Amino acid sequence: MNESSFSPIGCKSPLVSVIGAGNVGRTLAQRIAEHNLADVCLLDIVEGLPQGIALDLTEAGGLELHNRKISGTNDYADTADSDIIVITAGIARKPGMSREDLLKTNAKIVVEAAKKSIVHSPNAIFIVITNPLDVMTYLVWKATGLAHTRVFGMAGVLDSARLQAFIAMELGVSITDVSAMVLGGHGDLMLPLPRYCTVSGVPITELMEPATIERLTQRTRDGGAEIVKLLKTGSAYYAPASSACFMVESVLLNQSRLLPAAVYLQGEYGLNDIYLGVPCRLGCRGVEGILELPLTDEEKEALQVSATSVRENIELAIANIDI
Ligand code: TXD
Repeated sequence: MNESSFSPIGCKSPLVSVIGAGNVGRTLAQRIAEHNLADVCLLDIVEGLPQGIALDLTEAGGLELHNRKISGTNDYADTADSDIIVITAGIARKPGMSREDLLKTNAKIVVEAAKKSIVHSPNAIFIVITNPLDVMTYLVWKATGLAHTRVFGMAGVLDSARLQAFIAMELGVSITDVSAMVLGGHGDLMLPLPRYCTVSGVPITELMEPATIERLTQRTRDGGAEIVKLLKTGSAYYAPASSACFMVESVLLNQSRLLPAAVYLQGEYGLNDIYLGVPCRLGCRGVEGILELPLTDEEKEALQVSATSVRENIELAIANIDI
């Protein structure tokens, strides 16, 4: 057989570029390939790291039975024509570092990643993962100049998945029968909504005492910290990567799934010019619509408090970097 027998037939596989080949980035790359969703380009600032991870994942391909190409690079040119760019690059808080220091450092990293990515993939959809999530998503939107429907952040899917797991563990039911909904900013002020959590359609308010629900929602708010404490170094990455993959799938397969994501608000929930976690539909064009759930006065107030904290951090970040 000569070489021309293998000449390309001109089809382009979907491509997802993941910026940051750390724990979340590399696990997401693995999930995307193993779910057979797209080719993946992993990019990191550390030389050799994304190349090594990509090679290792490629070598597993024959065993995991997928044909996805996984590449690693330090050069944004290699991310060209991505359908989706996922930004996980950043640093975690180090001892002695304030949240504000982290905010400034990660703001610089994500703005640079967004600006360099958009040059090579002007039609991409951006999914942001780096913390503090809602603020970073706002900065990526500003830095890319894209329509806000094409930029959104992952947090609500993860927070809801955690609550889903806790409800299943408490009731001894299958996790796949549980559906949970958490709104608000990704942080201590997130807003779990027990009234909208169900087990096979039955609201959990019919299945548990209020004190039990309060315990589970508090555990959800502390979900990230609980894992950090156990791991001692680093933070959660399996469930975060699964959550991001879920969103990638909804976009690539145009599933229009209804899920909570950090999206740009223009009057919804009484909020303007801010990214915050609310339920939306995700399809091939990005955010297809936002669902405004009826909230109690108490829930509305909690969402406002969460938004105020996000807004303060957006202002702080914008004052400190050149977008
Ligand atoms: O729900 C959510 N949104 C989150 C967010 C859930 C889990 C993790 N969350 C945040 O994602 C976390 O607080 C971090 O801000 C990011 C990434 O978490 P991860 O656990 O993957 O962090 P790592 O393992 O430290 O990886 C970060 C990688 C690392 O390989 C760095 O070398 C790289 O980012 N990095 C960069 N890559 C490209 N360009 C630049 N400038 C850069 N700086 C660091």
